[in-house]
Amino acid sequence: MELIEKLEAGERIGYEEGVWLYDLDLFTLAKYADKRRKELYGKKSFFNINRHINPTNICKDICKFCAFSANRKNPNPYTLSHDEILKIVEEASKRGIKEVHIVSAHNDKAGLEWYMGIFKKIKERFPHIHIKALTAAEVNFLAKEYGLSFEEMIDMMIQSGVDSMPGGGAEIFDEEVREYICKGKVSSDEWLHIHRLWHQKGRKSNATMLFGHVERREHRIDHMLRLRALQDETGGFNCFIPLIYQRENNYLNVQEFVTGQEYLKTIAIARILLDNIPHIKAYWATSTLGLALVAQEFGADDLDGTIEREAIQSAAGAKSRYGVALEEFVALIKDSGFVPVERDSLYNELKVW
Ligand code: V47
Repeated sequence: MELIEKLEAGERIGYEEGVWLYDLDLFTLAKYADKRRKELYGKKSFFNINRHINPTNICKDICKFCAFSANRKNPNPYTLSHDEILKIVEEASKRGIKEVHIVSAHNDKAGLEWYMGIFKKIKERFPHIHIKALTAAEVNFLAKEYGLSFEEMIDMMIQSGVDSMPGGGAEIFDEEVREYICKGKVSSDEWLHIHRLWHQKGRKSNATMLFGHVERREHRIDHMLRLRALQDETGGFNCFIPLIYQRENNYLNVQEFVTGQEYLKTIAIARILLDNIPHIKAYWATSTLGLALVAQEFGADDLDGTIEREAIQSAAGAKSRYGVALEEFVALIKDSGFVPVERDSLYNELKVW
C-alpha cells in the first residue's frame, strides 16, 4: 500500500515509512496530523498552571548537551534546602498553581532523604498540588547510588507523594547517538523499563525526545516507535514532547538550530506515528511561543503551561527563564484561533478560558 493511501486510511505507519514521512512536504503532513488532532480535540489547546522547580544543578553525569549542570561552562553550583523549596511552592500556591514539576541534576552529595523528603513535605502541606517529579534518569541514578532496585525506587516515590513522572532523560534512544551525547546516563532500555514499571503501578508519565543536535531523522523515528511499542504494552504515557536542542553553554558544538519547518514536520510526524499516545506537546520553552502556537495547526494539542521559572533550557539560551504570564498565554492561544483549556496534570479539563 502506498504511504499516502495508508495515511488516508489512518493505518499504522512502520519504521521505513516513518522515515519517508519526512520527505513529504509540510502541508501534506499537516493535513493528516491536523485531521487527527481535530478528531481528538477539535480546536482545544490544553495547558496547565504550573511551577517548574530545579532543586539542584550539581550532577554526577556529564551530558554534552546540558548547560544546566554546574561545570566549567556554568560554575554556579547550588542545592536548595527543603525550606527554600517549600517557600517557592507556598508562593506559587498563592498564585493558583495546580502542579509542581520538579527535576534535579544527579547530586551524589544531597542524599536520598533530601530527594524523597521534599515530596512528602510538599504533599503534607499542599495536598491539592500534583507532584510531577523525578525523570527516569534521576530514578536510575538514585537506584544505583543507593543500591535499590527500580521497583523499590518506584514504591518509595509513590509513598513519598510523587503523582506522575515527567518525560525527561529520554534524549535519543539510538544507542550510538546516546553514547556520544550522554555517555554513562540511564540507558534507553533502562529509561523505558522504569516507565514500564511506573505504568504497571497504574501511574502516568510523559516522554520527551531531544532533537536538532547530531541525530538523524531516522533516529527520531526509531525513538518514537520505541515509545509506541511500550505504549501498546502499558498505555501509561499521557504525552509526547519533542524538545529542540538549545545550543549555548554546552559541549555539543552544534552550529545551526533545527529549522522551524523541521520542528513542525517532527510535531506532525509524532501526531501521525504515535496513534496511541493521547497528547503531543509543543513545549514553548524550546520552540519559542510563536512556533508553539503555529504547531497547534500541525498536530500539537498541548502547550505545557505557564512554567513561572525554567532553568534547564534557559541555561542553554532559551528565552524561558521567567515563564509566561497566564493572561498573555491565554490571549495568545485565543488569538491564534484555538480554545485555551486549562487542564490538570492528568488532562482532566478544569476550565475553558
Ligand atoms: O531530558 C537538556 C533537556 C530535559 C538541553 O514531562 C535540553 O511535561 C534543549 O524533560 N536544549 C528536561 N533541551 C526537561 C523535560 C521536560 C520539559 C517540559 C515538560 C516535561 C514534561 C518534561 O531537558 C532533559 C533534556 O532532554 N535538555 N539540555 C538543551 N541544551
